[in-house]
Amino acid sequence: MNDKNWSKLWLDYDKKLSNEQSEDSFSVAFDGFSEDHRIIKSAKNELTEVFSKLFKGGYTTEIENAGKSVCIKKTDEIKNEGYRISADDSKLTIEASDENGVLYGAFHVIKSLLRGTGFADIKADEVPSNPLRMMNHWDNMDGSIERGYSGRSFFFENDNFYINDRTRDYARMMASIGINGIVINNVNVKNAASYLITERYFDKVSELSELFADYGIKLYLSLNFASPIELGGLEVCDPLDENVISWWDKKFKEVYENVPLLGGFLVKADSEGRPGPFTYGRNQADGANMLAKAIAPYNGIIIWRCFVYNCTQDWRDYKTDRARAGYDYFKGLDGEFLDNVILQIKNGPMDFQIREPVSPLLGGLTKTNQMLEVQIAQEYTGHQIDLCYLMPMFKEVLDFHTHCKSEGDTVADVVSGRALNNKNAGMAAVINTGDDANWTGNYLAAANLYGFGRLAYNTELSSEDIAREWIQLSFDLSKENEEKLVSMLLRSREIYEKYTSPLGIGWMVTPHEHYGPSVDGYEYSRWGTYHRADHLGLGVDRTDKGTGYAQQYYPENADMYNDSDTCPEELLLFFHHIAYDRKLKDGRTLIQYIYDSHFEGEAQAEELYENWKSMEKEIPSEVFALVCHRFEMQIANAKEWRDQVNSYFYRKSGIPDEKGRDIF
Ligand code: GCW
Repeated sequence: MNDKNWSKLWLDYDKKLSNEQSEDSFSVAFDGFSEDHRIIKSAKNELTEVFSKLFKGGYTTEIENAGKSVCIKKTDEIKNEGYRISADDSKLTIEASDENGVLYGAFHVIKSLLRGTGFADIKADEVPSNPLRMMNHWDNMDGSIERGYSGRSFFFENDNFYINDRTRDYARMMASIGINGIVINNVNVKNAASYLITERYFDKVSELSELFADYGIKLYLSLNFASPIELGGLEVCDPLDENVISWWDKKFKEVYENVPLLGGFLVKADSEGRPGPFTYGRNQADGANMLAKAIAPYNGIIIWRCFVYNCTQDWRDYKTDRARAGYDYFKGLDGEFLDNVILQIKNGPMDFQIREPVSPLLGGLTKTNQMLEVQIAQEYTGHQIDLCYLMPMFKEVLDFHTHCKSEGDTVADVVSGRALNNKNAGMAAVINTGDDANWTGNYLAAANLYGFGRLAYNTELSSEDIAREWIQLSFDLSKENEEKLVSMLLRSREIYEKYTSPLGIGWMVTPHEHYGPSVDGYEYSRWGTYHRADHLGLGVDRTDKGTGYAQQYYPENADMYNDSDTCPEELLLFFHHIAYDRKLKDGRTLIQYIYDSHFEGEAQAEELYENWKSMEKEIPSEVFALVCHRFEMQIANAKEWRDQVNSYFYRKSGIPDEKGRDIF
């Protein structure tokens, strides 16, 4: 097969269209949209580039005589950022009410053509599920990436910016999956000399915001809550202090004078060493609202993260529970945040584990704008070495019934703004990209990049359809291999879960690095472990008799989780301390389940590799080789997890494996 240009990922027009040309000429015409608009220009450029490869008759301004014409028409009845497409043999119409809708419609046409759909068969009627669809980079100004597994930053190096063709390709790719907001720097904002809200960076930030704007994307920045101290020389950053308030007023004025297109800021406060309002006895709403007031004149928004917890808690106390923190800190403030504040809530109450319950804050808040945060950077899910397609997990989160309303109560309803009737809402992902030529290190991890955007735009899509779309845009596979790869992706999360931490307990991972097993590994101190295993059993009692975390949900869910008989089994150890000899639903004991799932998970990781190897002929050689290498590492990792977890629990429980397998 032709070598694909992986730096273009799913937008490799050369590769995909080389065999499908016709003699037609083509035209692109506008009705109601200005051709001079920056986003319309981008849409036109993309269409023209693709059509000039497909239709050898070339571009013509004579619409009537064009073999293929595209008409882009303004129709107010379509919702913001939505589009409708209809076509016959010679004419295709994209309707939209705004420019982003046009651009998304254009990419829909292009992706359909790339996937082999005939011109006349392209049809669509789409409106985005979520108003905000964002990527969060954890890129540092020195070029490193916190939790980055694909090389270094493609935005920054040595405290300087890169803005080049790759940046433009990145923006094009993001637009092609419906992303409309990007935070370019890490939420851990350190080293005042490189804060992006200073004169030193205004030109570059502005240039990048302009480039993003060509693709309907707003640029956002992370900021350090203590900037008034670190940049302004003030003694405090107390959100109720007059000097602090006026410092931020001036700062945002200066920022917006220089970067008028800025969307706003993302803030991590009072978390893992970051400064915040707690230092001054203030609450999270005091902090967020102070910034929100200062940014309001510029229509900016403040995205305030709910990942607030005390990482030095003494976990030996059985009532202490990190999982409670988000709800404990924020529920009481429901309704107190200004309208240009959005609370960004991680999908689970802990931290992006392979299995967690949905955060009780999602829908638990009913008078506050909220956004779902997920992570496609595979911090706890295999570092883009192990295959772990995350859309099935995200779908579970979106489909979860919070019971905040009788109808429209799923997480998808809440974060889209439908349930609570608000516009400042949506989804964000901690992104998995870097400066590796293929963007995501492991070629197959691009499925998560593509998938997140698609899902944020349309939460109704299935994990399977998204996987198939991505595969068709990325590879040239026979139907049989396409199905094989779809199924590999769909199984991969469950496989990873099986050989790592069982039944929702999470963690047991090397502290700080978060790859590979360390059953007792505990991040922040010598105190305790997250799993609370003893010689009788394992798991955290989060019921009303334990930490009381289960009671943070609405009664329907609280009752379900509180009772170990009704608690979904995949979360059993998250909510309950269970004896090793307790029988699970299928009759196996807990300890036997742990042994079996670890053997099975490792064996299935080997199966994934076998499946991959069987597709060699249809995969470009460098892609094949790199992914083989990752699978080899994955298998080694799975073996290590299997052996460490099994032997740990064998030694704790003293109960041997019924099947007599080697447990080292
Ligand atoms: O999971 C933790 C990560 C930190 C990260 C933090 C967060 C950016 O280990 O690296 O910091 O989450 O979400 O703020």
